Amino acid sequence: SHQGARQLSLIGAPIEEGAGQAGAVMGPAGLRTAGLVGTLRDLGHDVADLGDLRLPADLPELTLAVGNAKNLPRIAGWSRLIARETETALAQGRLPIVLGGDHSLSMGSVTGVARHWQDQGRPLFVLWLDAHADFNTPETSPSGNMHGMSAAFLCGEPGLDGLFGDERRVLVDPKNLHLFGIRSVDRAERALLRARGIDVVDMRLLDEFGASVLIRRIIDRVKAANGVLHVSLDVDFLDPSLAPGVGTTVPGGATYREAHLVMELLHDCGLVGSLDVVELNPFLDDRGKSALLLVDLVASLFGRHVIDRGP
Ligand code: HAR
Ligand code: MN
Ligand code: MN
Ligand code: MN
Repeated sequence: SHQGARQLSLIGAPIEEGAGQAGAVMGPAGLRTAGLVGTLRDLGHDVADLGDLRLPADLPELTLAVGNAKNLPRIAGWSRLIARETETALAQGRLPIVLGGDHSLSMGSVTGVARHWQDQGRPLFVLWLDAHADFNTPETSPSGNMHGMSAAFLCGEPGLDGLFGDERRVLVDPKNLHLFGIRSVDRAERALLRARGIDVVDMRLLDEFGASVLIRRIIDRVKAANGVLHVSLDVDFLDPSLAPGVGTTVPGGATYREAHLVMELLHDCGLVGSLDVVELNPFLDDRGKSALLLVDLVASLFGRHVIDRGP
């Protein structure tokens, strides 16, 4: 099946303050160097590259009651900025693609997307393609790195409540969050996932049942609810042999074909309304290999296919 040409907005979010090591700041540049814009245009889409966002000089002053969240004021500044951008793109009828930058950017991108769909009266679902659950809070996090907290924050877990200040915050229903490709979860994080009943498709399930069945199950839920799907693609979803350009590699990730099949099925369902591409660290990459693979995966998500099978 075919979705037509889309109006896409590329939003560069060169943020690395949420990660434990430097280099993700170069992610948006790496994706552009790998040909993202031209690839999407060749597929027939109208692509507006909005360039990279810049963090304003005066940041919100925030401190935490309990736990650790490194670089909190900067992440709060980024989150507010990014949320405005994704909400604005959707209001203009454009599909936002946020180029990271570390995964803390999703606190902003998904919040903006959630505002928009709440106003439209459509339920939002989130597909989190990742080695990690990113379901820590400042209290449970072993590292204090905020890229490991974004999914929990979006579901309303406590600890980062002041992140948006007076700005509108719309939560993701924990029932509508689907973690996929997971193989690294911290002890307290695991307990929290279980307590909240989060759907976790870990690598063991993927091995046993295959990507097709497990992705269709999620798509069917979105379709049945007349919902819309946000896809958050963390580079470490992929096996590190394919995508070494990330600070937190975990062995045993998605294969080349599994990852493409996920993207192809998501394209065909026509329900994807926004995308994050996060955690690319070009400083750690091997001759652009990870960036080039990400561009190919985004191409599959936006309609590249081998054979034209008709409408
Ligand atoms: N769970 C670990 C932590 O909280 C590692 C999280 C790493 N997260 C990412 N994004 N790289 O998925 O510190
Ligand atoms: Mn992540
Ligand atoms: Mn709105
Ligand atoms: Mn990860």
